[in-house]
Amino acid sequence: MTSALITGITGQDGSYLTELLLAKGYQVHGIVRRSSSTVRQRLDHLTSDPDVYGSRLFLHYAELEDVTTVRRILQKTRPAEFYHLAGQSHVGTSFEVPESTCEFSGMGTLRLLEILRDLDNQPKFLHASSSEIFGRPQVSPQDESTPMNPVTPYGVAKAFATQMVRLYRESYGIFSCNAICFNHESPRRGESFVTRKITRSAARIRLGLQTELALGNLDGRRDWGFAGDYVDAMWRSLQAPTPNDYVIATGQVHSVREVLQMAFDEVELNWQDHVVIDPKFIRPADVELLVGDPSRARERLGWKPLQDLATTIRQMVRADLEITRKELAS
Ligand code: G4F
Repeated sequence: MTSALITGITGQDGSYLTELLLAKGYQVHGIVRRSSSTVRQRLDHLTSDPDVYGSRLFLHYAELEDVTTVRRILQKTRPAEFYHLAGQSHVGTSFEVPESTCEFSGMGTLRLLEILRDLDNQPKFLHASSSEIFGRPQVSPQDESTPMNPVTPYGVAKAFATQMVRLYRESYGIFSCNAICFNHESPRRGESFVTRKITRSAARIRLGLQTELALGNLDGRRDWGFAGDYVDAMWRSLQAPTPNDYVIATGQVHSVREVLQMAFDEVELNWQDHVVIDPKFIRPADVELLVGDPSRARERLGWKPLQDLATTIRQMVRADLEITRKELAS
C-alpha cells in the first residue's frame, strides 16, 4: 500500500486530498498540531469511521518547528509522497502577524526540505504554493515563468518557500514540486475567506440571523477554482516522471462583486441591500487581479478544472443554508 504524509491535513485542501488518496488505496498519515485548537470537522467523517481511522488513516502530533519529531514521523511512516499544505494562509492576517506567517510558511517549508535532504528514503515532496507570489505581475495570465513580485507578507513568505523548493530540486536532486495554486474554494473553505464569508452571510441573512455583511475591497478579481479539482492536480504533480512546478488555475476571472451576485441570487436577495464597506477589511496592499495559465498542468499532467465557480458558490450557499438551519433548530 502506498503511503502518503500530509501537513495541514485538517484544512480544506488536506481533507479533500485525504479523501482522494484513500480512494486511490493509499495509507494516509497526517501531521496535526497538538497546540492547535482547530476543530477537525473536515475529517470527522473519516476519523469516526473505524474501517478507515487507525487502519488506513493515521494522525500524528507535531509542531512543524519541532524538527526532531517531524523527522521521527517521516522515519516511522516512510511515505512515498509528502504533501506540505500547512501554513497561515490568510493574506489579510499576514499583515497583522508577518513574522509568524514567514516563520511558518517560509522557514517551516525550508525546515522540511532540510529534513528530506538528510533522509535515505526521500519521499516525493509537494509544496502548496500560491498565486500570491506573483503579487502585481507585469504579465497576464501568469504561468510558471512569470517573475515573482509579492506585495503581501504571505506572498513574500510563499515566494521564499517556492524558491527553496526549486533550489532543493536543482541543487540536491530532491523530487520537489510547487503546485502554484490560484484561489480555490468549497463548502469547506474557512469562514474568513471572502467567498465563504459571502455564502455564509447570504444564508444567515436569508434565514434572519443577520442583516448586514461587512466587506473590504469589492474590486478584487481572482481566478477562483474548486478545491476538489486542485488536490487532484497536486497528486498528479507527484506522478509525473520528473519534478516540476505547475500553475493550478482555471484561466477564468471573476470579481468579488460577481461572487456576491452569484451567492445572493441563490437566496433570492439583492446584495446591494446588505453589503457595507468596513475599512478594517481593506488591506494595506491588495492584489487587484490574478489569473493563471494552467497549460503546463494540462499538457504534462492531463489535468483540467472540472467545476466552475458558479457551481461551487451554489454548493457553498446550499451547505451554509443547511448549517444555519441546524443552528436555528438546536
Ligand atoms: O478570499 P481572500 O481572502 O483570498 P486571497 O487574499 O486572494 O488569498 C487566497 O488565495 C490565495 C491564492 O491566490 C492563497 F494563497 C491564500 O492562501 C488564500 O487562499 O480575498 C480575495 C479578495 C481580495 O481582493 C480581498 O481584498 O477579496 C477581497 N475581500 C474583500 N472583502 C475580502 C474581504 N477578503 C476577505 N478575506 N475578507 C473580506 O471581508
